[in-house]
Amino acid sequence: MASRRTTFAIGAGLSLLFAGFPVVAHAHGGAPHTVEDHIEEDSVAHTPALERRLERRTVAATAADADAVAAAVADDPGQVGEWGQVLDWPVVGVHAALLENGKVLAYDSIGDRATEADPVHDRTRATVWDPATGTHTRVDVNTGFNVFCSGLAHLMDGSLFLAGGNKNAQLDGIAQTHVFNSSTNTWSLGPSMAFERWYPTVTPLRDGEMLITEGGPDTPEVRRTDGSLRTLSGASLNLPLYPWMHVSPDGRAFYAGPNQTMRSLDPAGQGSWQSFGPRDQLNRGYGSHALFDVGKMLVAGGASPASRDARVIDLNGATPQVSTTAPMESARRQHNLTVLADGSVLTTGGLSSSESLVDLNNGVYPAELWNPATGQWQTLAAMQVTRQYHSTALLLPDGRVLSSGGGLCGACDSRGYLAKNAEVFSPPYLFKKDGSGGLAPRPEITSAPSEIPYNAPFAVSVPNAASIGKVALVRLGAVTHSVNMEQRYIPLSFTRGCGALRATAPANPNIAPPGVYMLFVIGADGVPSVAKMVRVSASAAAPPSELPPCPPDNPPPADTGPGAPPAVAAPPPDTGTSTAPPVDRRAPTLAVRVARRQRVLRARGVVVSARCDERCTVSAGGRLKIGRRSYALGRVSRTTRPDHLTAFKVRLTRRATLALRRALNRRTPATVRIGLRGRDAAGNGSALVRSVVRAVR
Ligand SMILES: [Cu+2]
Repeated sequence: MASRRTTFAIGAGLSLLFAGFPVVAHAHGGAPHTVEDHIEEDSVAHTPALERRLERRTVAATAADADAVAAAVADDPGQVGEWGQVLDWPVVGVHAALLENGKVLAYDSIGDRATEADPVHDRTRATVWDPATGTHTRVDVNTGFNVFCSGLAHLMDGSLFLAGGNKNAQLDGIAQTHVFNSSTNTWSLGPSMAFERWYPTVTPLRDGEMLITEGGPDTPEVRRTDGSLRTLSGASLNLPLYPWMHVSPDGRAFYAGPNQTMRSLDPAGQGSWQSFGPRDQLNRGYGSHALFDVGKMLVAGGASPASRDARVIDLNGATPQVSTTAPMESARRQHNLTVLADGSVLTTGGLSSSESLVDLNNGVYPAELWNPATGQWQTLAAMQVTRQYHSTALLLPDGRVLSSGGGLCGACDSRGYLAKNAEVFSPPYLFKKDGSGGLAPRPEITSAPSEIPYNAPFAVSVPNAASIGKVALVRLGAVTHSVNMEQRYIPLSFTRGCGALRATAPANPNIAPPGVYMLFVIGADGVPSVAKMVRVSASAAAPPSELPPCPPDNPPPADTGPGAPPAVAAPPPDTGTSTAPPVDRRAPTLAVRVARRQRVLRARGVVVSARCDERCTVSAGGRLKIGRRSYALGRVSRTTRPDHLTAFKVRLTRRATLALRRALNRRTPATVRIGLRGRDAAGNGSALVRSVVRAVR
């Protein structure tokens, strides 16, 4: 660490500050077991100026790695997906939850003042981010409490329930519970728990009650549906912080990790545990897990040193059965597993060394995708900002994945790590498979019931119903510390009609605890729809399930079996009698002209002209490379007329300008790599056109 500090030349203020806050190295390998273990990990000491320096330091220290990895991965989004640009956020995405309205609630802590220096923890920074518009609405917690390091999960009505938080500079827990109402963007206090908790897990149960485990004394508590709390005095058991708990097909709450022994908790009465054998030999502290099918969980990574190992736990029998599956390409801890709209599982971020929380030299940038049918991982496109301790990932209703946060801890500060920003990943399933990079046409749900009871059929209006290969529910996610407390994927059996499907709701609340789910239909080609929100409730009225009659010349397609995977492509929908306009599937052609040597500093950017053979939105971006260092340039995008040469300027940022001036003064070679892509109105993308420009005086 000493040698790292000497290279840490961002500013004298920073080193002075670190000198004032001794940093304790954390040697514990697995999951932190006690609050004491964790105090150092979450101490925060930032001024706004320091925060900006930290963020710049994070980007500077990792840009070369991120670039190299990006260059090594193929760039066809149809194969590897595509990351969006880095978005500055008003909070660090330490905790993130998808709301019923499709927006995301994220919250971190008290703000930029030092936690250990501030005796008052009477608020929490929080924001609601709208993926559709990119806008933020501040929704800071104003109940008088800091909910940093709380547990979080959705109640049956779609509001978000929080247990615990951060009380003081000593990082004690709080007994308070909170509810966030997403229709009014308001917080309210619920009844207090019997115990103060910090790092508890909240688990929605089969009857709408909420189980609260760990983060304080070992006695679990349950929030009843009326908001009051009961204590499971018969079920006191020491577990790691943020235990991995989910309702399994037998109705009990299954404990999957992070340590080795698998268990089940029956929350009835005073509560009781049953222990099973070990899941595997790893203590997977800061590993991650995801329920990707009914009673089936993927567990991957974690442990120290970070592991590549992955396992599947099957909970559909009398005792849990564990099987091996392919290991991840990269060892990871502090990563996040996210189940996607098609039931595959994405892993993002993390670090690959034996460091506990943050290691800027060993960030893992490429995403990887696990295919449940083959048990294999595929390496995907690389993120730009390393996402380690206190980072989160969340499936969005449009099938993309939000990846946010990282930072806000003692070790983060000492290594110069802060990621107060987010990136959104578009998985390969959203793109055409023809190499064009264009967006694939998506199936569409034009209507679905807002509420469904268990085990009942319901109709879903889907034009081109014949092309649908899969129908599924995905529970709204709620994630912090690599633990998504709710995500679960539930394939539904269905039959195809004309312009509609008849799906069958989950059989019982063990399979789908009551609450709000995203309903996706997935084409036989693997492309998911945008989700419709559906509430699953034992008391819901039976929804319409009759399908509209088929036209006489268009008989209904053959039914699929229950939850049949889209292994075989369905015949293309018959559009012969359709009056719909023809779909534009042609990729535009983009031609680029650029001078290979340019006075980049004088022009404050690289000038390039592009011509698209149809009306296109052309986006351009670039990176300035000086030796091993690399600086992002501003992105620019413009709509061009067909066959019309349009000039763009990819601008230097202030930081890149300073670096380039120094390089030119020292006669150090500096190049700018630029990339342009055009997209037509139908979403078809041109090939990516890349050029290298030498910066000259
Ligand atoms: Cu933490």
